Amino acid sequence: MGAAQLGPIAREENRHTVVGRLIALLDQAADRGVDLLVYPELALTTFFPRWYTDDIAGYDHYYETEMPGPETKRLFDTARNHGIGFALGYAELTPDGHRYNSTILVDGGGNEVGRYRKVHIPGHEDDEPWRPFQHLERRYFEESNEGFSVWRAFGGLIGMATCNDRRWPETYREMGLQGVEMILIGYNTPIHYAPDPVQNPLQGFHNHLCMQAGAYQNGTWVVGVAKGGTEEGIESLAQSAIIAPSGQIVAQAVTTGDELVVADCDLDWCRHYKETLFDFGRYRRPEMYQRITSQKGVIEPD
Ligand code: CDT
Repeated sequence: MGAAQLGPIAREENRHTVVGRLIALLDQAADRGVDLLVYPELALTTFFPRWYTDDIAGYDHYYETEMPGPETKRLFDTARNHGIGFALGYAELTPDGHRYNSTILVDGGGNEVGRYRKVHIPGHEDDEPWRPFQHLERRYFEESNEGFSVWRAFGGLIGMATCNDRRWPETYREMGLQGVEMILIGYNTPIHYAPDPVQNPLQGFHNHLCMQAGAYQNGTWVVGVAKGGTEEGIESLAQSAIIAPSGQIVAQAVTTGDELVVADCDLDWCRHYKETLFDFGRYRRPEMYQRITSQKGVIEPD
């Protein structure tokens, strides 16, 4: 299993150059015997939600209208030649005009296994000039209503989530209840969190905290893959990690740039947790958790 961390992608960097970087990591992965390689969220472009525009259509060049498309076909072909599957995050513009923050999962034969469209869309819809930079994901992407699926692939049960999704325990549990054995998560996380900068020094801690908890509490591998480093003047968290069902980090990136992180991931190891402490069928009490799906915000007692 490989995590293909990316460093920054400049605003003017074209798809051809970016796909070349993705292929360089794929070639390294082939040398290391990787069978599944995970790229970050929005792995083909700069993180464009940091800029406001009145005219979203003027940003259409950041979105993919087909997958594979003319530029990404090269990646699909190289992966198939290596017999490596991959997960790739990208901005999706559908034929009927919907915009999603999506990830495609492709098997080692070049066949699409599934697509995931981000459920939890963070940030804001309108320009907020008080911020040093914007986080306009809610302007550029719709919330998907498709939920969290799990697919039979790569000899196990594979799920996907994207960046902010990893902070929500419901994300992991939705997939845990489908028996997930490995969750693939790409992220772009600016170190500076404008609404509450006291969280800035804790970004690395929170990143691992939520993914390690999600792994352990659901007895699943979690692979978290960053686009890190300083992109267009904004520093983003790296620290990509492969996390075991025990919650332990078994491999972690040491740079903030393009870097391949590899680990042997035995999916059977999930059983240690799924069949003991977290034997859901035996111990869960869903009738005690009614608020989780019936209520959105907090209702305090009188
Ligand atoms: N891409 C993404 O979801 N990033 C968010 C940033 C914090 S919300 C402004 C994250 O949860 O990492």
